[in-house]
Amino acid sequence: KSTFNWEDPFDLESQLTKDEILMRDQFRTYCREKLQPRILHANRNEVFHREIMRELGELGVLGCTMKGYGAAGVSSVAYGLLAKEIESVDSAYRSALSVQSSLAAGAIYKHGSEAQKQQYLPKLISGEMIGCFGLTEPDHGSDPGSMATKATYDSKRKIYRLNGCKTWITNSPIADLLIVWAKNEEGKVCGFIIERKGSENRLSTPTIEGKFSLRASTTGMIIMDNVEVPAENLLPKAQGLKGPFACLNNARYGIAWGALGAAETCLNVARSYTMERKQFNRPLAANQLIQKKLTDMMCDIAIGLQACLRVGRLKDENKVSPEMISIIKRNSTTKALEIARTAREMLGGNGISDEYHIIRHMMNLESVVTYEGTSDIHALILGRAITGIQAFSV
Ligand code: TGC
Ligand code: FAD
Repeated sequence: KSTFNWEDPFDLESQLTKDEILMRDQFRTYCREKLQPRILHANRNEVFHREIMRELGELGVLGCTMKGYGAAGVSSVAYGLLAKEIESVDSAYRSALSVQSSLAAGAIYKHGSEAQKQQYLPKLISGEMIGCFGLTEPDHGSDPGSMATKATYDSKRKIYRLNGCKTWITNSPIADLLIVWAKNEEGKVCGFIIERKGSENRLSTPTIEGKFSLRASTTGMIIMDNVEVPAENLLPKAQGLKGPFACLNNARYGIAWGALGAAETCLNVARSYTMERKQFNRPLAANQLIQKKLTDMMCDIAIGLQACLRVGRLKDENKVSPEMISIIKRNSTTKALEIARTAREMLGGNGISDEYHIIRHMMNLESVVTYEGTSDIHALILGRAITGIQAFSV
């Protein structure tokens, strides 16, 4: 008879390669020994420790699925496992990993010229440079196709002038390199690499203060007033809205794994707490209501992880569709948020203290269900696939 392990109900471990397990285990040690001790202070004080990017670079975690340019060249499943480890500490750290890897370096890797790749990828992959990805605008979030940021070409000087405003941009206040999406004179969405150095007097990136979610992540705006970008900084292979979306596919995939890491932490804390805490002369975990909650959490995490693993394997075989990624991004983030809310409740008053970590995960996950396409937007993407009718607009 096979044994049952509640911590790995479907024996995910046996479906991983030795290299995937090795990389995950090494990274787990870093997350637990180096990130976990920093997070309470970082979250309370809204601090992102910049040196974390260097540390991630040294560990070979940034842009880890890329081939060449100093990248580790690992499988998509390995990337997912790393996202899960880091988000089991805090979603803010996974955000840093996602944006740097899938969105900033990812845009150059996917849409850049060879010269752009040689120039920027090694620096992004090592963490020497910090990148960000500006798609969302104050008036255009779920509908980036209506963006108002404009790029005007000056053929004499061979430069583009960028005008407009991006908001809610992870790491924009500290980024050295900004990927910005803008419409050209024909109304086509194009991608640009802006280097902060040299653009300072026409570019500002104010921090958004007072977030009650992802407090250990720096979030800001990108305000462009005739920012001059050399023509060679246009991403030549990005044509239209599918340019940014191609990058988002990878980031959404990583989030799907990551959110379940946060959920797993909440389950573990709730289990330990209810096993130890006694009310009415017996452990809370001896009550049917508590056991059902733990069961729901375990099942949702286990089923969610199997779906992530399946999509990861298909991704490496080039057989993945954006809709598959919408399924797992939506499923993992909504289930993780529900798990965090339930776990919070199971700790009673202690549940609202950050010493127990759950409230921090719960607040973070409010952002995670929202960014990279809200859960309802992913529902509409899937609804369109089921019916053939788009329901975003009239
Ligand atoms: P639609 O007509 O559906 O598509 C326009 C063109 O894009 C193509 N496309 C995709 N290509 C690759 N992958 C995908 N996932 C794609 N989705 C669409 C599509 O084939 C079409 O190509 P073509 O050749 O026909 O022109 O576009 P729409 O304007 O109707 O948009 C629909 C909708 C709602 C699905 C889309 O706009 C959407 O996904 N909205 C959500 C916005 C979003 O996800 N924003 C993310 C901002 S970045 C961020 O949040 C980072 S947080 C990072 C962190 O801290 O971790
Ligand atoms: P809206 O689009 O205004 O949506 C508001 C509500 O209306 C949502 O519930 C939505 O589901 C719903 N809604 C919208 N349209 C429809 C419809 N047609 N039918 C039914 N319901 C609808 N963006 C970047 O470009 N880069 C980043 O690095 C980045 N980082 C972020 C970090 C954080 C912490 C946060 C919170 C956001 C970040 N974002 C980033 C922005 C994020 O992608 C957007 O917040 C998200 O896409 C939603 O857009 P919005 O906030 O404008 O909401």
